[in-house]
Amino acid sequence: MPMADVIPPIPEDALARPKGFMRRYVFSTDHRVIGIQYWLLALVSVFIGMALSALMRLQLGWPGVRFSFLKVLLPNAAPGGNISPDLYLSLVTMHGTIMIFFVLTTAPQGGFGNLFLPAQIGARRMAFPVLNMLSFWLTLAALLVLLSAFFVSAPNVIGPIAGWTMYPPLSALGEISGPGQGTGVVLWLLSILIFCIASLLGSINFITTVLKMRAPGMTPLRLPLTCWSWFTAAGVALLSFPVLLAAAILLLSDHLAGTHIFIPAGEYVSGQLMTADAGGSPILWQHLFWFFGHPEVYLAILPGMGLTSHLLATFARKPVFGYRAMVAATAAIGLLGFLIWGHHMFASGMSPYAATAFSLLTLVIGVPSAVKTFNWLGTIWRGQLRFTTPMLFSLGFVSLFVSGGLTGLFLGQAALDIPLHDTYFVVAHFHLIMGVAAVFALFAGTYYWFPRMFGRMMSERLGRIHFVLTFVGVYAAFMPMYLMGVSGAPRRYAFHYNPATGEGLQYLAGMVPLTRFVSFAAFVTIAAQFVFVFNLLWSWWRGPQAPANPWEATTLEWAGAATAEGEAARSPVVHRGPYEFSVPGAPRDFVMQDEPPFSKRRQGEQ
Ligand code: HEM
Ligand SMILES: [Cu+2]
Repeated sequence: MPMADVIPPIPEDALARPKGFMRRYVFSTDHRVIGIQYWLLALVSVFIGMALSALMRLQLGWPGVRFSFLKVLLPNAAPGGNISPDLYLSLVTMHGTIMIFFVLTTAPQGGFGNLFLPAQIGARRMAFPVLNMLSFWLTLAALLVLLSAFFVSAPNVIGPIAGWTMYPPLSALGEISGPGQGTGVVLWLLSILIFCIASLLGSINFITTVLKMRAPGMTPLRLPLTCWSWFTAAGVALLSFPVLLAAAILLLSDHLAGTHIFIPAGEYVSGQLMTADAGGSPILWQHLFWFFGHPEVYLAILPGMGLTSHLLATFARKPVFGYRAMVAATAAIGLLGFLIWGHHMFASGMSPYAATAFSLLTLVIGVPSAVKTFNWLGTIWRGQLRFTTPMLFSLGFVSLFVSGGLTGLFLGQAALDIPLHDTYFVVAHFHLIMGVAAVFALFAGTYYWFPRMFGRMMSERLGRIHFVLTFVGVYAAFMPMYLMGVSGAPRRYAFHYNPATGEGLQYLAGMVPLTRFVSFAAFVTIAAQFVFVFNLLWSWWRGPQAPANPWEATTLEWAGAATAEGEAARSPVVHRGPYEFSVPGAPRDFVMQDEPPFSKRRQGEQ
């Protein structure tokens, strides 16, 4: 069936850009504007998240030290200029929540997906433009509700202290279980609730767009791997966010409606026996949360995986090695991601039989991940590598994916996870594989697509400096945490050992120099991000004009003019797969997807 039949005809005036500033740039239904809005939201969020992590690293490296700038910065939460254990926990919670939801769930999918999915499949717009606008504004509302917790939580904290996993019973009991656990938790839950709705609307839009809006000739196996991964990630979101949404409503009801869904009987909290609270199950929250939470980590990383395949092929001037295997691995990761949530709960006292099943299934998901890694290496093997900044960040992604991913095999085994659980081993693992690797993909995407987003090139020289500092910085910051973890350093502790007072865990006294080294490395990494921001702003304002297809890429977002009018004027017909590089007999070393077959073209030229 020719795809043209299923594309609803678009009235001409619907494609014309609205005139007013508000309709054009603020409440816009144009997927490119919405994509940039998402991207900016994530950019602001990542800096907030990073600032919080700088405060945590300051405290971990120099526990209890008083800093006068903190008195100014956080007059209510840090009146003495030092970071109290409660404040530390609220920093951890806000950092984790902002990074996971508002950076890694938002930028790769809502940002780049909106910007380039329609263009890559040859569509002129997303399937539901108004819904798209609504998704963005709900996401922004969710962020604002979360950030309001900075200001209205109890004194001495800047938000809830229950961690991004919001485990009950402590998160369900209100202020009695700690500062920030009342209003702070309620705001957190409201924010997540709104975020879930926004993500659901977004995923419906993505799925429909891929299914219904592809240009003629854009068969499933001609889709760029980026599109496969946006599509799969949207499917994962559609099936996982409703579970978190339901769980958040139930926990909210424990707070506001007096239910005890997650509150068990006979709890003794802050010197008080909570006899009235009976019958609930905190483990139920863990199941619901991780049924969402594990797929969520794939949601964050899948677009990065797709982009990595895409960029490695583009900058190695070779087709993706094993395209079909990559599609199958993407789908397998999406599906298997729903079967392994229990590996986050080995320490909850689950049946050893269940633990064995979850361990085995976790090993199984290692297979498609290994297929991907193998195929990335196959793609660059003997390629004519062009070490541009986006390529460097893609290579960095592969490296981080391996350094972080291999230890997933350890953590997936109950026997090893039980001692390693809640140590810095886990912090190292998830920062490398999902935190930093996914952020590397965001950098790669920004450097790569910037010319299409703003019509200008970013500075390659600054890009390389940014890459080297960040790459060295993150390895120096996160690799030592594996060592700390096996030495028994627990996570979510405001400090491990205080050399000034001799307080804390004596067995970690020897780790003090390494802890400070990690903090230094984190500061270098954070400082390096200002090189990126400078490059971004400078290039936006003064960068050299971008040629139409600066990277000599093959996919449709590089065909034609980058403007709304340019896109509206196009109706591409797709003739070939997405990665036709170095095709024997072709006039150039790349063939764009809408170039007609050579034989026909030659006839046409005659
Ligand atoms: C400059 C880079 C970063 C630094 C220095 C950093 C540092 C930290 C620190 C010190 C903790 C607290 C560890 C603990 O006490 O348990 C933490 C927790 C966390 N970080 Fe990061 N982080 C960075 C980037 C990221 C990114 C990009 C993500 C995105 C996934 C992320 C996600 C998290 C999560 C989910 C937690 C756990 C929060 C919790 O335990 O509830 N971080 N980070
Ligand atoms: Cu998991």
